[in-house]
Amino acid sequence: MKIGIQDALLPGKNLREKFEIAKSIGFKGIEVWGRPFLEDEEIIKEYKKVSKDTGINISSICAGYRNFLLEPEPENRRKSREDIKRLLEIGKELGAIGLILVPIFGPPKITDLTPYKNAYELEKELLLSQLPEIVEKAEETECCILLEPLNRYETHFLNRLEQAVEYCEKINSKYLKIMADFFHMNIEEANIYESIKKANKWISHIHLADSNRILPGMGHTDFKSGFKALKEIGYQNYMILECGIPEPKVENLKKSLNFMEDILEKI
Ligand code: LER
Ligand code: MN
Repeated sequence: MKIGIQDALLPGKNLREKFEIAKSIGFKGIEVWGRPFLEDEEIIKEYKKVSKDTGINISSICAGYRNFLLEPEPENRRKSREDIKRLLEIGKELGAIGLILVPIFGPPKITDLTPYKNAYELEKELLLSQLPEIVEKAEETECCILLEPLNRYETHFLNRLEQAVEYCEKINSKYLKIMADFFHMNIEEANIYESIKKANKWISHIHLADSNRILPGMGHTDFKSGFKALKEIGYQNYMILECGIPEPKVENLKKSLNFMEDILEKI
């Protein structure tokens, strides 16, 4: 398992300094936010160069597309799909394993058509109807779509791993996977160990944060059982920090990395 961090969280005056700091702490990958790459293609070259020079891989792209796949307006959904497909191409160029996809934040936006179908039923079908188009691009670019379940305060739609697995099983592609975020799992999963074991081969990416969404080791999440489950399913991909970092940042990042590496060594 390779532990990394999102670039926006890193201290450092510029991109190169951020990557160098990440390397000096011992991180193995950096996750980037997608939007800037859509707005300025030059950024792709800059990230590629800094990644090559420092030897730190770009692990993944975290969202950044316009709108959401479950918006009511067809044109907004189309723009979302276009951006997702472009980000998959950019992901391939950057060497990222995938693009994180949240189908919708907040409550449903489409009309509830009860008694024909309620909003959730319609959303499920709407997502399934759009996945083949973007999964085709994921297969072509060999850059995965990573469905991310979020806690109930951020979305009503995908909250638990098993809900995301449903789409993976239906589409059944090597390039439609899920990502498990310890912060959200700590709120929504009855048992993180069991949920990871059940989602098994579909898990291709991880976000790390403790119960209070600061660095692992600074809250009360049981990382031991979660990491044990990941080890047992043979997980070898990235685990990326997505959390607050109290000052002094570099010192606390080192402490947290030691805390996680220590667990990984002992399980
Ligand atoms: C939002 O809470 C989150 O976990 C992000 O990874 C969503 O893209
Ligand atoms: Mn996350």
